[in-house]
Amino acid sequence: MSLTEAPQTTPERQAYYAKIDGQNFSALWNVLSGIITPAPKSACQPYLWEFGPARDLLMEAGSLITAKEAERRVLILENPGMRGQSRITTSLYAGLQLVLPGEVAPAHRHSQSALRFVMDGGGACTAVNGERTLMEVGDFVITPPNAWHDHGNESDRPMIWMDGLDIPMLSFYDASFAEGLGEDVQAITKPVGDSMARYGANLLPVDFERKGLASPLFNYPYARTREALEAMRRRDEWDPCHGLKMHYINPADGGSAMPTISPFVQLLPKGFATAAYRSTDATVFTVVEGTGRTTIGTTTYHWKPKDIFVVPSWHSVIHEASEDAVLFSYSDRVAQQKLGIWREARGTH
Ligand code: GTQ
Repeated sequence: MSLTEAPQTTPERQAYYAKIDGQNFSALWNVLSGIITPAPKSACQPYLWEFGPARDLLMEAGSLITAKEAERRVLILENPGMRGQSRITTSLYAGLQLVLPGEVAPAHRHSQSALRFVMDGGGACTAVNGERTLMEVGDFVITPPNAWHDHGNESDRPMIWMDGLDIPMLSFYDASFAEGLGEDVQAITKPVGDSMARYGANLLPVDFERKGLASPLFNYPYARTREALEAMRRRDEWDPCHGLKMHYINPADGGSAMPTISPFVQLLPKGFATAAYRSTDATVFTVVEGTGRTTIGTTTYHWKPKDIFVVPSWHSVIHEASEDAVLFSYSDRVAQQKLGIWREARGTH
């Protein structure tokens, strides 16, 4: 059996293929090398979106349609290798959402999980499961699957965040459910800060029972994350491939904060260059602080705060920081790990 090439064709074989085609069959030997490849072959391409032009386009959308009419006023980041498919990697979606002062994005829920990573503005709110949280730049916020959520902006500045969802994954499994609440905002039943107090202080209520697989914490404020990174850097122990890289966890089980998406944050000190690394989880990065460049395969992308770039599966990646830099990223690593298919390789191969 050869995994690299299809057998020669003959007139008899051609006639046979036409015959089986009419009965909804096809011959594996003609497609085998294309469907079981020796290494990942992805339509996903590396790409970098600069924040400045993206912000201008979003503000233009702001004068064309309200958040309410749009339901969600979002520009989808379309991977150039998979245009029209509303995806940034094969399994993940990314968008940039704008909520202007005084606007609401009405309450709805869906089986897709969402993360928000706050890019610009400050003081807008999202409500999840009866609790509101204020969002500031760098905060990482979760909307668990099937949780009612609505967004509002009572600040005096436009608010822009990045949405990361598992939309392509749910469509792959044909498992999408969604409904609107029929109200702009959901009933608020909990005080601001409730979930942080209960689950974000290395404490859990004594009879805590998990509901679903997502973290019961839904805002991971950047101020805390940054402080943790700063304290850890004093040990001066840098991972050659990642600098100092942490993942956001669910305090109830120590696993990923989200069941289908792995969110990460990493610090790269000024002058640090990572060793080549690749993994099967295509990854979306955004720059929180600093400038630098990332080489994906043979192409180098220069970045600055708020830019977004994507590294496809099994592409070699090298980061170089010109200043102290903080990168937020997310991938489907946790999903692949649960299925036993995740793989990584360190160094050049
Ligand atoms: O904020 O609920 O970018 O439902 C795509 C789908 C955002 C949201 C998106 C959504 C949302």
